[in-house]
Amino acid sequence: MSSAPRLTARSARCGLALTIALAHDKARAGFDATAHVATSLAGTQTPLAYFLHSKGPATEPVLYLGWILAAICTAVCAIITVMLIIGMFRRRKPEDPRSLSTEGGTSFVYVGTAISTVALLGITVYMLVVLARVAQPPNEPAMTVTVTAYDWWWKVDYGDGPSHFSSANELHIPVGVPVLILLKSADVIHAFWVPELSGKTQAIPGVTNRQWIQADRPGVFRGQCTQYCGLQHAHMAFEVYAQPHTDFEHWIAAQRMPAPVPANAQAARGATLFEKRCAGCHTVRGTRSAGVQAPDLTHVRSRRLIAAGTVANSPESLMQWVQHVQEIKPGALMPDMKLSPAEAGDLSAYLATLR
Ligand code: HEC
Ligand SMILES: [Cu+2]
Repeated sequence: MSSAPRLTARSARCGLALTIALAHDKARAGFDATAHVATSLAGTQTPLAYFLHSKGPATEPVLYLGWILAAICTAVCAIITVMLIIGMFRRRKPEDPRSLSTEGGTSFVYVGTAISTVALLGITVYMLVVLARVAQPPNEPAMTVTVTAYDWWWKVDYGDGPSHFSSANELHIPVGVPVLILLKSADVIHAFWVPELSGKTQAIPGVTNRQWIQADRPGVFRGQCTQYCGLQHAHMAFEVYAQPHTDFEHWIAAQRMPAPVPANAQAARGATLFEKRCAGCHTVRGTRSAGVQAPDLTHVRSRRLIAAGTVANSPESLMQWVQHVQEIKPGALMPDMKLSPAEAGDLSAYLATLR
């Protein structure tokens, strides 16, 4: 979509960390992996944006809770500071015999304890009310999507039976209605979090957790794995696309389609190469490639970002990713694919058809 990358504070930081991590490899390979790292983040994405905005009913009560807790904590700090300053300036003269006395002053302790008790009890009740409000959607979920966390990407499954299809690292939802997410994990414990749309929920192997999500207006919202899950935990992001109903239906219809048969000889050679080199892990629906341990690539070119929000999805970055995975995302469970220039050209022509 947007070809002009917008550098935000957060992406600049990620970029910096990656630059340091990759300095060594870069010197070795003479390849600049950072050039392919996605620098544009969706929407109003600044760190802590979730403390200022909520874009749906699953996060709104939590937003107000955060504000009120922050206000109470600030007030407590302010009151203590003021009392301390008063105490410092109003102390008794050393020659006053009462200055060393430990008598009296207990009324402050009783009053202080009483105020704290009432405040803490009040906050506890308020928190329980907020928890109850975000536990269930206000009305019946309009649809159910299964999200499975993998080291280090997200599989997203829509529909069942003949209408079922898989996608990766992008969750599309219709705007204005609650969507139920069944959360699973294929390997270790991960956690699903879309700061502006949903709370954090763990994805645990062998367990199916539930989280609902609703966006009150169209937009793209960043999500992130928030449970440390290994080397590339920080690069395990995803994007939620909240779309008006008709756009969403169009997207579903397009994604359901199998891949087209390659129209020219070069793309056909690329398809054969793909079946030989990539099909052990990746699926392209409508072909013999049916690997299950990696993202479904049937419509990979329709995604805004690849590699779990890490790499821009341009024809060039895509080929750089395929050949330099371990420099762009060290430790990712895909090997660097060694391709001759002719093979790279064929594969690129084929990947371009996967829209
Ligand atoms: C050993 C298994 C394996 C093989 C073989 C493999 N891949 Fe991958 N691939 C993966 C995994 C795992 C990921 C997810 C990596 C991540 O984001 O952490 C991935 C991610 C990708 C992505 C990004 C998809 C997205 O939406 O984020 C593309 C594109 C891709 N691979 C293309 C290829 C191509 C083309 C080949 C063959 C030349 C290939 N892969 C071979 C395992 C494999
Ligand atoms: Cu994770």
